[in-house]
Amino acid sequence: MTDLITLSDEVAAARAGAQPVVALESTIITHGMPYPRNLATARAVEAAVRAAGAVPATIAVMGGRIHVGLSEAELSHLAQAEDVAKLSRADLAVCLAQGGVGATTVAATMICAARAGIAVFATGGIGGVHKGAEDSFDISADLRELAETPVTVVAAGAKAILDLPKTLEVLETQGVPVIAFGQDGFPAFWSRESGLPAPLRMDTPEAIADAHRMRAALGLPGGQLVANPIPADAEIPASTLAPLIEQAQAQADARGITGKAVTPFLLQRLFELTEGRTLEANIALVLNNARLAARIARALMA
Ligand code: PSU
Ligand code: MN
Repeated sequence: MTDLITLSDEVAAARAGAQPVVALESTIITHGMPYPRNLATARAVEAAVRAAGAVPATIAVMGGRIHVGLSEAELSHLAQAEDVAKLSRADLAVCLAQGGVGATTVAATMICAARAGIAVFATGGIGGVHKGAEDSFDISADLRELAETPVTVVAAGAKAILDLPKTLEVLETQGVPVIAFGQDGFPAFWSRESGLPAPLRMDTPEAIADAHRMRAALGLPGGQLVANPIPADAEIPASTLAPLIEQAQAQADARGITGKAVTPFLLQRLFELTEGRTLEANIALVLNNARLAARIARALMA
């Protein structure tokens, strides 16, 4: 496996010196945000990880290899490339075998991070059970990856475009610890509260690191979902978004959008319907998650 992975010099040095590393995904860059804000955000997230005392490792597939830690040129290329594949667990090996270019989702980033010995990963929001899943069966592979692969994922909850009660139920069934950071409620991506209680709560990075270690000590597979609420000054009230999410979902249904295209379509429609407010909130929450992930990565090294 290690000969499939290319570590950047910075990540290789950090791994060799037992310095804390935070994995970052690339689908948020290629499919989650428009250019050029995606590139500026990817750079700012890496800077936030560094400022918090850890080394960032943005992950993507290029030239038949998993790149853990991207150069400035690679990041810039990825942010503007048009035909980048969105890779989840199902697509990762095929893309590698064919030598293609692919951006890793939460699921695929977890797989690559674990293989590279990285225990902590920051993103915006995980995928989950889509509204209407009782008919579409659209349930993100991110959920089962959390049950399988030992990486602690820091997200602002699950994206509010999803059916959050069903998402929490599936996570419970899969045995995934869902830990709200510093509050009792489960956050809803662009909003601090979903109205649903979080199954677990922790208030310090050290407590999250201890739980991560304990899971390994028990021999349990899988990771943890840390649900970190968006900063208060950046949030959009859930009541403002609810009708717009319904509208976007109705348009997705009417246009027959399915599969991998659903999440990017809904994020883009909400960006348009809110005149860009969801993008600003998304950027704020990713930065916030990067900072917390760096603190957890440091606590794991202590
Ligand atoms: N977080 C964001 N924006 C995104 C994503 C996460 O702030 O676009 C991506 C992640 O890569 C996640 C994916 O894995 O959305 C979910 O896609 P799907 O619903 O198709 O599993
Ligand atoms: Mn899906």
